[in-house]
Amino acid sequence: MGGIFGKLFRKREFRVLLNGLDAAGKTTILYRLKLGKVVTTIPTIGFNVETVEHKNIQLVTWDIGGRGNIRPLYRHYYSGTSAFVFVVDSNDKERIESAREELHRTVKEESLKDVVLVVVANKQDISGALTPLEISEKMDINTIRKSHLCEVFGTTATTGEGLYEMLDWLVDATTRKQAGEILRGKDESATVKKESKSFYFTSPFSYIKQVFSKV
Ligand SMILES: Nc1nc2c(ncn2[C@@H]2O[C@H](COP(=O)(O)OP(=O)(O)OP(=O)(O)O)[C@@H](O)[C@H]2O)c(=O)[nH]1
Ligand SMILES: [Mg+2]
Repeated sequence: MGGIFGKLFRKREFRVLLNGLDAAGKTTILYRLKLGKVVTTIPTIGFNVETVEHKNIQLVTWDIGGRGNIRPLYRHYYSGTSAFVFVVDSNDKERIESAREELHRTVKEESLKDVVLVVVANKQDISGALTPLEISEKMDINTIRKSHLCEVFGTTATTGEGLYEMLDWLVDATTRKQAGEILRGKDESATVKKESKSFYFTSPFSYIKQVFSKV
């Protein structure tokens, strides 16, 4: 298939970036999704990259080590990123402010202005951890939503709990956003932002109908 339909129905590949402070659980999430099990991690120096398939989409997922000394290098990884997943250790209350600063600083990067954003409130299994709602408030997600399509998910990477709900949303939101851009031949981010965050499509046809209804 060529032209617009070829672009819409070709096998899709998204570049996904996992970011966040050190020890938040990024590598645990990556390998839980890739291998379906917990791996023993050591702090990531540099990055891990793996392809995770979900809903017939290839997610080329970059897990960037969260140690402060490599943060200045982060922007080298941003270009071409469709979805940005910011992982937070919900039990690390002392560093929640640093996590907020890091997230707000990062989303201001020009090369990330069109990404779909997911904030993962990880380590929900630990009693006393901040809830996803508390993380949302402390991270000031409402401000982020003025510029980005953004959703918060509670997860426990070690058991896998919440990870697939997160991926479902990420894939649907990113697919829809990109297809809107293809159909319009331009960036559709402004339209996406105005929509209800629960507006997801379930099939290519209902999806095309929805997109055309907005053209
Ligand atoms: N209890 C609990 N521990 C978790 C969870 N997710 C990750 N961990 C643990 O948190 C520690 C850090 O996890 P990593 O995945 O290495 O963290 P990271 O974000 O990749 O860290 P850096 O590579 O240093 O940036 C490990 O001991 C994990 O087993 C979770 O959901 N619950
Ligand atoms: Mg790591």
